[in-house]
Amino acid sequence: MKLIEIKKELKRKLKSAKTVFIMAHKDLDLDALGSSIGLYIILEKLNKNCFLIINDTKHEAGVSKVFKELEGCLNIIKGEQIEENLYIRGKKNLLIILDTNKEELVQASDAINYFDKENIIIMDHHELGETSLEANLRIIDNDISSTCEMITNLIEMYKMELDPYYATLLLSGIVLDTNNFTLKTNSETYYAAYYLSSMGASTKKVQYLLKQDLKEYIERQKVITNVDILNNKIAIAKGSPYMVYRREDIAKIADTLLFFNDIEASFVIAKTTSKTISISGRSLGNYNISSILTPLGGGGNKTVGAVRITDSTISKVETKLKQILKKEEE
Ligand SMILES: [Mn+2]
Repeated sequence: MKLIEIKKELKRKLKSAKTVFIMAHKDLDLDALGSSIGLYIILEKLNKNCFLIINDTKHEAGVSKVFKELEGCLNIIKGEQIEENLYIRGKKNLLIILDTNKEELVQASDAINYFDKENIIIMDHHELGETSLEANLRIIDNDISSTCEMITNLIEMYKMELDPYYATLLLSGIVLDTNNFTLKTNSETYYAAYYLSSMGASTKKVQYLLKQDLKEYIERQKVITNVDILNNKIAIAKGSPYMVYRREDIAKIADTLLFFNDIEASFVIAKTTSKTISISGRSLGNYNISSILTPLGGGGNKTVGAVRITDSTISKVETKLKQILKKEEE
């Protein structure tokens, strides 16, 4: 359901809450963090007690910069500290899950046990799947660019003023998830960006937050150079078997491969833990990524998908993928 369709219910739910816990996905990125902080600011203005639940111990560069700059400004707790911070009357507690809807991906999956389904809200732009969490309101919009765009819409709904710093954070989430307005971008996305910049969001500061690590960039380029092209249309790139990559990075590589002439679909196969091989798949729409990756145990939608496979090797996974693609071409 889209935000606009249930704004009344959402507003009512927020109004009746006293304490709100905000939790995004593991390995925070600037969309997860930007939307969490944006929502936190809205809730503070609505006079709620707010807590951000963060169990991550390591952060990517942009996220670390934000935490440093906001030191002391936010109530940040670990999952195990939820209990001591619950409002006395259980019904007045709310858990809002952002930028994911899957149980295994949230910062603290045991956090969910402290809340009735009635008091959980999910706001996300990813597809629902088998492990999607139950919630009173599931505001899931696959057409929106990012969770930060959703939160921007919420700010507009409340007609709230936002400090330029927070507007910048929300803009950085949009820029990240659209890969600089090249993916999942429509007029609504530009409108949200316009809205944020009218509140003082700084593109220069966004660039600073999104600055990449040169070494990581070089590692990504190496993966791109290890690419096979099937039928002139499908790019399959592989990571080094000796390296463990971040899931976001292999997703970015798959995105990048679609920028090249004639490429209709892209797949990146790489280790994401010492025991897991992941595939990240992308298509421009002529290939259905979900139906290609589902036989391997993964999922997604037509244009985006992923799968994680344990106890295998990159070459075995590659062979299986190529068999599926061959059938697809028949
Ligand atoms: Mn996102």
